[in-house]
Amino acid sequence: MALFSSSMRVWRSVLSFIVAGLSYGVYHSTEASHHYSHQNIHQTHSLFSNNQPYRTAFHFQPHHNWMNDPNGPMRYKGVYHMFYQHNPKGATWGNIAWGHSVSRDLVNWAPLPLALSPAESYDINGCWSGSATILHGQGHSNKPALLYTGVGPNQKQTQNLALPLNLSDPFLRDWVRSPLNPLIAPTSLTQINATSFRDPTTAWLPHDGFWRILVGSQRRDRGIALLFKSKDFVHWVKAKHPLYSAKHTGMWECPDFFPVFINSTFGVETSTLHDDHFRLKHVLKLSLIDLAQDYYLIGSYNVTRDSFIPDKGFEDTELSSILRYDYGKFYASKTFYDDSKRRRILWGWVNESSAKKDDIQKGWSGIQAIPRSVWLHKSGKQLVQWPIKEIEKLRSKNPLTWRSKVLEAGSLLHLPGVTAAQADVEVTFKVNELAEKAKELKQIGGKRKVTDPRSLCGEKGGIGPFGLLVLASKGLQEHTSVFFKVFKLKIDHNTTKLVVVMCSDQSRSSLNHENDLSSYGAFLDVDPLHQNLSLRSLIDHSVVESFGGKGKVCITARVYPTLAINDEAHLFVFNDASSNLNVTTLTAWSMKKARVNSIN
Ligand code: DQQ
Repeated sequence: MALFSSSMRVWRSVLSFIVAGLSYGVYHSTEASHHYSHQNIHQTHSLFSNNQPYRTAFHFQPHHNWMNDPNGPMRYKGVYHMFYQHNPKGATWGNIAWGHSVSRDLVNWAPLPLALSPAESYDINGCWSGSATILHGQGHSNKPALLYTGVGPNQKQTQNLALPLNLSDPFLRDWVRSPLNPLIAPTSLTQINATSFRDPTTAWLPHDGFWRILVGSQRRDRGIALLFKSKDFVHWVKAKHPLYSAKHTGMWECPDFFPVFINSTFGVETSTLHDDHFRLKHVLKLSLIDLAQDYYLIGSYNVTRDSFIPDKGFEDTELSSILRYDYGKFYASKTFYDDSKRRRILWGWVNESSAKKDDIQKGWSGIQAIPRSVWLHKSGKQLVQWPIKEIEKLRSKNPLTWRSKVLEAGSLLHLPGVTAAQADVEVTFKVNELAEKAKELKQIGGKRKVTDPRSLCGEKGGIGPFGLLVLASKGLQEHTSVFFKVFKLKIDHNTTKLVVVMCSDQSRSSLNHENDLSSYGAFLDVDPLHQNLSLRSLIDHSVVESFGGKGKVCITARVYPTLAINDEAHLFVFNDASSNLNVTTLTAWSMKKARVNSIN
């Protein structure tokens, strides 16, 4: 702690800054753009010979150049495949092709040649997002098929099929387009907007023998998940009604639709509609282009009517109450079913928060979040996500471990012996009766209704903030703060309720203010009186992925410290509640580097 005695002096001002920064809502819009206009070609900056403080050590990213959406994830002949939207010619969006990598453990990845790149008139302006389906039934035995959006002249979007050239190659190196492409094209008859028609889902096959897929679309400001059916996977017919649509949500990109078990953490194969042991619900995920945010609905799928009825839909509530996989930077996500471990795995694109010129300078842009197992919480009200178990093999053998330690009010404790720029930290706080002291925020009869949790991150009073200070410089000029706060909300004249917010504050993450320093926050559905508050953060140079309440809330942030890089980065746990708190457990691991798409 000696090293940080001067840090303690600045600690108070740091905390007041956390609060000030959040309450003024430092929500910038700088981020790597992926708007569909120009074809970017840049000379890639000489990589890895120079300074690369923001290169990640265990997140998926291509060797160089641009990446956005995850495409067609699957497991075939014991090999995991990851395709991704890629600009092979530059570090910004353009020339979109399908990059391809393979792995046996979802942690270490080997790069392969592009799986698809613009070649035919219908995809000459880009091979955009799509999904993999492992064809089964009807004479197929485990044959992978890729459906993707081709962008042709005038940005016309069509849905296309590609199949492996050689099914005995577990790496599926070569893909052949169907001679019948485009399989689904917008026509005046179908009333589909030709420039808003993209991102086919993984197909599912109910007992009636008709494959189904969804394609994202929009009509005026109504987001639409169009439904198509096919007997042979080649001839597709639009269903009379979309599976689901909602006003005022804009274009829906990258829909995803899958079943989940009620009361089990196992994943469910995408075509399964009934199970002898567990009942099922369905999840529909939509990527809202206007917000660059992924929202999901839990509901019931009726296969005879081909309808999806969400338990709580966009029409029933305001957008801020619709569930999100991640309340930070996370978009265009996609799941797949991993039959080897009976789990459903979620991939999501984490964009840069830096200026375009910096992306060009560093020669790359875009990472994927650590793949997460996803299942329905036992309450049935939300999903739970947790980093895949395999990532734990990168943890060092000798973590820093605390058991039951008092964290005094106003304290900031350094966590020594951990490579703070490349770490995995799990901490659990016991709040209990302290929560009763939380400030009461009046909702009813008061001046406002608290709907945006981000506004509470910066609110004075309440219990907290307490949490982790990550990627912090020695003098704390730079740090990213991931924390909880507990408030008492007056619901009506007789009822008060304790609410927990989880926040990730990037306002002081970098001295370079050209970066997007937006802060994020979300309500965490945990009862602080009876349950401990747990937080896990995966820290990897320029990304902080945090999981609150054992995966009930996830927040991912991109940060670009100028001082707190590599060995100059530090890690702290802090408590700015007015009373002492108990840390019941804390474990902090240094993380090893994974082999991700290295080419030597
Ligand atoms: N990215 C792709 C589109 C998709 C968008 C283009 C989502 O297919 O709608 O690169 O980020």
